[in-house]
Amino acid sequence: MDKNTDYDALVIGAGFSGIATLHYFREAGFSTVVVDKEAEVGGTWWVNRYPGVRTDSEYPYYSFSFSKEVREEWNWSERYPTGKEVLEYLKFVVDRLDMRKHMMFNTKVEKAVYNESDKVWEVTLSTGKTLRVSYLVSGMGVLSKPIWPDIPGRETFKGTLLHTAMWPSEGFDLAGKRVGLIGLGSSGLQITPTIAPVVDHLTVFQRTPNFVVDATLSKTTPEELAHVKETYDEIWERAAAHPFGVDMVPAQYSAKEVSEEERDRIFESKWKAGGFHFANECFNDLATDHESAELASEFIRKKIRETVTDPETAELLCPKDYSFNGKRVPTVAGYYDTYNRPNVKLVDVKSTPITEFTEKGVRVGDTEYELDVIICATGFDAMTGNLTKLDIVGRGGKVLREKFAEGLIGGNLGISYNGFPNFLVALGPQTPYSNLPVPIQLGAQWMAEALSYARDNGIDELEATTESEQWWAEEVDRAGKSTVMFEQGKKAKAWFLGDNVPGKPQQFQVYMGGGQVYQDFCRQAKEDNYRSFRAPELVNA
Ligand code: N01
Repeated sequence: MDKNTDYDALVIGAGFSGIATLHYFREAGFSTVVVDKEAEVGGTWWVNRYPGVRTDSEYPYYSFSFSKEVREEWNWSERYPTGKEVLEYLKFVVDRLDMRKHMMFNTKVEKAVYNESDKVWEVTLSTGKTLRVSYLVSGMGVLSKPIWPDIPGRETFKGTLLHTAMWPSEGFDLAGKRVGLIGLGSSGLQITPTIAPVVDHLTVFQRTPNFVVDATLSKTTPEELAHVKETYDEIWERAAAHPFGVDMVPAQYSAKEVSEEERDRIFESKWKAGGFHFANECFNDLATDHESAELASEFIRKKIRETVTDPETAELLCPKDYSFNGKRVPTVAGYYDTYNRPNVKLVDVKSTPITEFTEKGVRVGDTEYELDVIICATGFDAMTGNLTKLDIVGRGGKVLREKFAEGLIGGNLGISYNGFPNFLVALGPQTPYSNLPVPIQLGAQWMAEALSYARDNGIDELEATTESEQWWAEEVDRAGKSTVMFEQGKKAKAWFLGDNVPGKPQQFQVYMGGGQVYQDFCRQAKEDNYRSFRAPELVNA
């Protein structure tokens, strides 16, 4: 066996996951290089630069807790930071902690092959170089393979075609343009109120309406920032213990347990609190009971009808085919108000779909809409797309995408796959449905501890056992099916079931059992000396 490695670990991606992994690996004494195809750190926040992009979690738990220096010195300016500010934050973290020297930019990982005899990963880069490393980590993110709409003729359009997840780095001036928007998930919903006042005319092509919770945007104050800094450890602890990774106290009551009047009062107060407070703090069963989810749906439909002055538009905006939580909850400030503007038109493309792109715009039935710019906010091949687009070649020449085609997309705990030794995934398929910085940081810490254990105990290879993969697949399925997300998600064609990508097998792409339950499983694996990550012949060690 010829180890002869360039680094202990290579991490693909310099977003939240790559940065957290580098931090914990460096702390554990592993020489690590982070490789990113883009020109800067940021990952999702680097590529998703569309107007209006911002977090939908509040800043205290949309950040890392691991560095006291960063916590003390960085000051967020808004409750829900803009994408630009998140990017500045990540640059600050990297510079403050002197991480750039471990990073390579403008460099794509082309292929990674496991050399079984030497027990190393040989990673081919776009620079032509091949690096040999003991550990390969994917930090490629969960929503990083954008998809275009399944509509013919895209190349015939003579105007400007944009995708929210591939926004030009130099920006794009939409002032005075006739703009068409396709896609109303979180991306399309955020862009709508931001660009409407700027463009000449905005045509929104809606296939499935969404339940949009109002976000209450505000600036931070020095007093509030000081308080957050003082109490940061408690904030982080509460977020880590919350099923959705947010600093919120889980609600105690079912929506069906209280009187109609009381229910409305609670819905109203959490609607005013804004953002995920509505989804998480009203009642304890909006994600698990269909009737309760429908009560929340009806409250939001009432809000839509009260806000949107044109009754026909209001009815079109009300989701009627599925209930709240059937899609990932979007939180946006002033979305419904936008439809009261004279320069905004909603077009229903559910009853009459967009049939083609034309030279001048798009055709919907017999009508051609002439547009200068078309923005596609049509989402991602979520969770697995980033991993299947790359040749990750494990034992016996098996490629990871072949394994995914067999159905075991989550391996063990979404971290490791049988047949792919020493390949670990940060925020892999079937990890928690959550505010992401929390599982990202906890996951990076877990990986560093697991690899330290292997190093200290002479274990050459960490690799999910086949039994653990089967167990995890069953647990993911069980947990998902005990929520409303399964039935409602199917109706809504949610990405978390893979239903937004034609031909993708329907399967939970995320773990719906809650972040704290997931962390307990990870803790158990550690207490059990990572046995479920050690191939059978090594378990006796
Ligand atoms: O993508 P999506 P997204 N004709 O898949 C429509 C995260 N995120 O980028 O529902 C017409 O949700 C499709 O219609 P339908 C967050 O986790 C977070 O918006 O399939 N429409 C749908 O409306 C989020 O959940 C933030 O009928 C077509 C849209 O495209 C995830 O990313 C911000 C169509 C796709 O929505 C994905 O969000 C942004 C067609 N032919 C994103 N094809 C934060 O706030 C597709 N659509 C932090």
